[in-house]
Parts: sequence; structure tokens; C-alpha cells
Amino acid sequence: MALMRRISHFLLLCLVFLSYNSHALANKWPAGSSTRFYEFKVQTTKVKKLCKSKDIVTVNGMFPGPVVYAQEDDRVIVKVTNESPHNATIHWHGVRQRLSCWSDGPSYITQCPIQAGQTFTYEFTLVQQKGTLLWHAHISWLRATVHGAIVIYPKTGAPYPFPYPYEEHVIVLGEYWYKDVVELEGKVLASGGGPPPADAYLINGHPGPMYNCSANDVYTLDVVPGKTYLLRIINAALNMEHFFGIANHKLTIVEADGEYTKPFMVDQIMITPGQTTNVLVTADQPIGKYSMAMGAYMSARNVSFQNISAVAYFQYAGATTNSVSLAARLPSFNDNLAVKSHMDSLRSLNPHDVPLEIDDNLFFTIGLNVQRCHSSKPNKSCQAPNNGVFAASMNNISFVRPKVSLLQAYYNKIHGYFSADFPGVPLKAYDFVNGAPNNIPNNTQSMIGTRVKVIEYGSRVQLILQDTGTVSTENHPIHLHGYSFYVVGYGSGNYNPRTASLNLVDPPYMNTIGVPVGGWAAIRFTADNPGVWFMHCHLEIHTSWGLSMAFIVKNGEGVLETLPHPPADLPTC
Ligand SMILES: *[C@@H]1O[C@H](CO)[C@@H](O)[C@H](O)[C@H]1NC(C)=O
Ligand SMILES: *[C@@H]1O[C@H](CO)[C@@H](O)[C@H](O)[C@H]1NC(C)=O
Ligand SMILES: *[C@@H]1O[C@H](CO)[C@@H](O)[C@H](O)[C@H]1NC(C)=O
Ligand SMILES: *[C@@H]1O[C@H](CO)[C@@H](O)[C@H](O)[C@H]1NC(C)=O
Ligand SMILES: *[C@@H]1O[C@H](CO)[C@@H](O)[C@H](O)[C@H]1NC(C)=O
Ligand SMILES: *[C@@H]1O[C@H](CO)[C@@H](O)[C@H](O)[C@H]1NC(C)=O
Ligand SMILES: *[C@@H]1O[C@H](CO)[C@@H](O)[C@H](O)[C@H]1NC(C)=O
Ligand SMILES: [Cu+2]
Repeated sequence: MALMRRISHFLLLCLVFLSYNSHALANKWPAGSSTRFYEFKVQTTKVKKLCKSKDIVTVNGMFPGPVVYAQEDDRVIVKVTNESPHNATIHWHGVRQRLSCWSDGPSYITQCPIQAGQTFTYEFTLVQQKGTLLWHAHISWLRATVHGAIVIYPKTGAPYPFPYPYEEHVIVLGEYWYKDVVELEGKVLASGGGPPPADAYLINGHPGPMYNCSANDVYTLDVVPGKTYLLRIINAALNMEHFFGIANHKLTIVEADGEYTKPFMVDQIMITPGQTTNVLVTADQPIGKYSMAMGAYMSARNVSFQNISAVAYFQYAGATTNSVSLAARLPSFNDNLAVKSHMDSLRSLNPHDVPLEIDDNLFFTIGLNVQRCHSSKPNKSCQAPNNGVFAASMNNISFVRPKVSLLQAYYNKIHGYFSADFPGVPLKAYDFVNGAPNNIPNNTQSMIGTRVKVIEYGSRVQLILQDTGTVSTENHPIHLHGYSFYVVGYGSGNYNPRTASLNLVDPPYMNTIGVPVGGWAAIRFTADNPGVWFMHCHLEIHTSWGLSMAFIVKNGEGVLETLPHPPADLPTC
């Protein structure tokens, strides 16, 4: 029974479907690393939300999907069967996939899609990884509904570096559309313009009382006065970044992207899609019902977005269900200072190997573009500003997905699908934040192509990510596959190596960094995991527009530095 008290209603639901995994929640872990088996069925599921019924794609009929529980150093095996009519793949976001690039999951980067009726088994080891991560579909916009938590407990006998919480709860943030998201992506791309705002935000699949027909569709976290809770917050939203907070309660950040941080108390957090943040919250307020809110952070100009918050309840035992909820106050949608103060608070608890010397000095611009209209129906298909077509790029190259997976093409030396000439620095230097180069006024165009950057095994990499103002400056959440990286610096304006101050002592170790609007971020990692690793903006529309690239990290010497052969059941294109 002690076990049952420790899990939320949300987790209970998962247990109903996945009872064979319920042991994973127990406090007593088997000694040594073990193997966790999961079975994922990607399928079409009917849901009723916000006044309407519709079909969505889920895993095992659950939304959000099942939680994958494991322990540090465990082997995880997930058999994915695609029972949906769409192509599918699953990405294990933040799992570093040591020597298992084949199981990373981004479609056309490390694998061909699992087509309708096919099965593929992902296998990886959580080498020295613990904390909260997420899994999600990595193809088209399916991730909107195909996502869930990964909870990795520390090794047996390794306590949390903070007071043991009374209970732990997973909080998954999402966005919801009435329209079919796969069709929606196609329509948005065909229009040349921007995407429509989400119809609602969701907390653990529930929009809360602020939308139509949703007064009773509210996630409620029941708390005991005086107790401390660990919230494992995951942003699985598609196209927006968010603020999250609880009325009258402080949050103590203890982990970001699956790595412990020095504890820091804040009123609210900003969390980008792809990021995970663990916070402690103590029910230390008068008995009552408090709202937990998820609202928009929109740093770009002139973009319409859903400005109604999703609300859940943080409800004390003893509060009556009809007691009035105290509203959570979130920063206003464009409060960049609130975002900066959250970033300033993130410091690694145990930094171990921050690269101090650099072998590869890279500089990538990131931002949106508007291409010239080539359509005979500009009103229909060129709806970006100046009757153009939206694109997005890194170093002015809009990435085009190849027809086969890059990893298969690279591994089997199949030519013609990519070129290894992704530039390490921009081809033109100019005032990135404030405008286009002087010699090409009003030129907002980008190049298109499938280009990769090749890195030697073991190279110590510094990468400056620089936001551009070609269309509008914006905070872009950049995610790197296969690695976590130290965020050694960030700032506003154009990066200047003479004035930039870097933290090489206790920088946060992350897998997704919200590069400040109109600013830059500097990240460092040691390229010691061979394979093809996607790097992209985690706002899905920006990835659709080409804000991505891939690194090829070469093999080193010997089996421990060499990518093994592909699994036999790897899908083909
Ligand atoms: C609720 O429905 C009405 C009528 O359809 C609509 O005008 C309004 O915008 C909706 N409100 C929200 C929050 O969706
Ligand atoms: C803002 O958006 C409107 C409507 O989409 C468009 O007409 C206008 O040109 C945009 N302004 C700028 C500065 O991009
Ligand atoms: C929310 O968005 C609607 C429509 O886009 C707009 O009319 C309204 O002023 C916005 N409200 C706030 C508080 O920004
Ligand atoms: C295209 O849009 C412009 C204004 O946005 C309008 O004046 C024009 O009539 C439209 N053309 C067609 C063919 O719909
Ligand atoms: C650049 O844009 C400005 C403002 O839209 C316009 O006045 C100017 O003529 C444009 N210059 C060129 C060379 O197109
Ligand atoms: C980006 O590429 C396009 C297409 O080649 C070119 O016209 C434009 O000048 C480039 N812009 C920058 C900033 O390099
Ligand atoms: C599904 O994937 C296969 C293999 O890459 C591809 O040929 C097919 O066009 C894809 N189907 C859709 C609807 O994208
Ligand atoms: Cu972006």
C-alpha cells in the first residue's frame, strides 16, 4: 500500500495498462543493472476534448503515453509496433545512446520510418544517466500526441541530493489541436505562412477550466499539508515555449534535462519543448485549492498564439472540491527578463568534465527566412510576409530531409544523399541580430540542402548558437541528439568573444537550450559518441522549415569507440 500512496492518479492510469511494469515503482531495486522491457503499440485512439470527439495517434491508447521507468545503467528494450496508418518513429529524448545511434529515432536521420504494420525494437543502455527525460515520435507533427515520460531512478544506494520527497509526480505539458496534426503540417507548409495557434494547452492531457467544455477536464494533484513533492515537469508541446507556476508556492529547481542542479528557488519556470525540469514544492500554504498554470512565452514579434493558460489544481487535503482556486500569476508572454533569471539560476551540482581546451570552434546562426514566391497562386501558397514562403536555417542553410536515413547512407557508404560541407562558421559575417548584410538589402533567403558537419572522434567542441533577426528574433530551443552539453555562456546581441563571459566552473549540463531572443548561447561537449546526430530547433514548425543540421561523429579506435552494426530489424525506406 505504501507503493500505491506514492503514485499519482496519472501514474495509476499507466499502471492499469502496464501492470507488468509496476515493479519499477517499488523502492527496492534489484542490485546491479537490469533490463526493462516495454511494448509500445502506436495506434489510433478516440478522445473527447474541448467539446469534440476526434481520433488521435497514441501509444497504447494513452495520452500522454506510458511512463518508461528504469534505473541508472539499465538496459531498455522497447518493441514498437505501428498499428496506425501513419509512418512512425520514437525518439528517446535526452538518452545519450552510447554506441547505439541506430536506436535514436529521428526519421530519415538514424532510421527509415516504421511503416504501418511494421515493428522495430529499440535497445539502449542508460549509461550514467538518471532523472527525468521524455520519449516522443520524431516524424511529421505526430509528437503532439505521441509522447510520454522517461523516469530514471538513481542506482541502488545512491540517494537524491535533496530531502526525499513525500511523493513524486510527472507533469507533462502539451498542446492540442482540433485538426489532425499530420494534415495540419502539410497545410501549413503548403500555405507558405505560419502555423495556427494551438486550440488549447494541456497539463497531463487536461486543458483545465479556462476553455470551452472543459470545466471538469482538469488534472488535480492532491497534496497533504506540510509535505514536499517532487514534480518531474516535461514540456512535450509542439510549437510554443511555456511558463509554469503554482499560485502562492515557490518551486525549488533541483534538476534540469536529467542532471542535478544546485537547488534554486523561483516563482515560476520557463520550459521549452524538449526540456525537463524537476522541482520540489512544499504544501506550506493555508489549506486550499491553488492553480498550477501553463502559459505562453512568445518572444517573436507579430506571431499569434494561444494566450489562454492551461490550469490544473494543487489541492490540499481538507479543501473542499468547490473551494475557489487561487489563480497562478505567470509572467507576461514576452517577459524576457523572467526567462533570463530562470537561466541564471541553473548551475550544475556536480560538473565533472567541462571541456577547457577546444579543438573545433563552431559558430552557427539560427533563425527564420522568407523565400521568394515561386507559385502561380501567391495568395494561396505564399502567405509569409512580403508574399513569400517561410523557411528557417542554420548558417543560412535550410535542411532538407533525405529519402534514406543519413546513418544508413553514411554507414553503407551510399553516395548522393548528403554532402559533408556544412560550414563551421557563417559564410557572411554581418550584424546577425539587427539585419541582413549591407550588400544584400532585404535579402531574407536561405540556401537549401542536406549538409552535415563531420567531427573527429574525441574532438572537444565549442558551438556558438547565434539568433538572427532576418525575419524576427526569437528564443529557439536547440536540441542536440546523442549528447548533453555544457551551457558555458549566453547573452543578448551578437556574440563577441572579447566581451562574452563564460562559466567553466558549474555550467548546467543540458540537451536543449533556449537560445535567448536576439542573443546567443555557447555550448561545449566532447564528441566521444560515434554516429549521426541531429541538431534542431524543438519548435516543430521551425524544424519543418529547415532549422536543423546533423553532425557525423567518426569512429575512434577499437570496439568501445566504434558504432556497432545496425540491428537486423532496422526499417528500410
Ligand atoms: C468558446 O466557444 C465560443 C462559441 O463557439 C467561441 O466564440 C469562443 O471563442 C470559445 N472560447 C474559447 C476559449 O475557446
Ligand atoms: C504582421 O502580420 C501581419 C498579418 O499576418 C502582416 O500583414 C504584417 O506584414 C506583419 N508585420 C510584420 C512587421 O511582419
Ligand atoms: C489573446 O488573444 C486574443 C486573440 O488573438 C486577443 O484578442 C487578446 O487581446 C489576447 N489577450 C491577451 C491578454 O493577450
Ligand atoms: C490576393 O490578395 C490580395 C490582397 O491580399 C487581393 O487584392 C487580391 O484580389 C487577391 N487575389 C486573388 C486572386 O485572390
Ligand atoms: C528594402 O525594404 C525597404 C522597406 O520595406 C524598402 O523601402 C526598400 O526599397 C527595399 N530595398 C530593396 C533594394 O528592395
Ligand atoms: C543566404 O543564402 C541565400 C541563397 O543563396 C543568399 O541569397 C543570401 O545572401 C544568403 N544570406 C546570408 C546572410 O548569407
Ligand atoms: C512512409 O515511409 C516510406 C519510407 O520512407 C515512404 O516511402 C513513404 O512515402 C512514407 N509515407 C508517407 C505518407 O510519408
Ligand atoms: Cu526555433
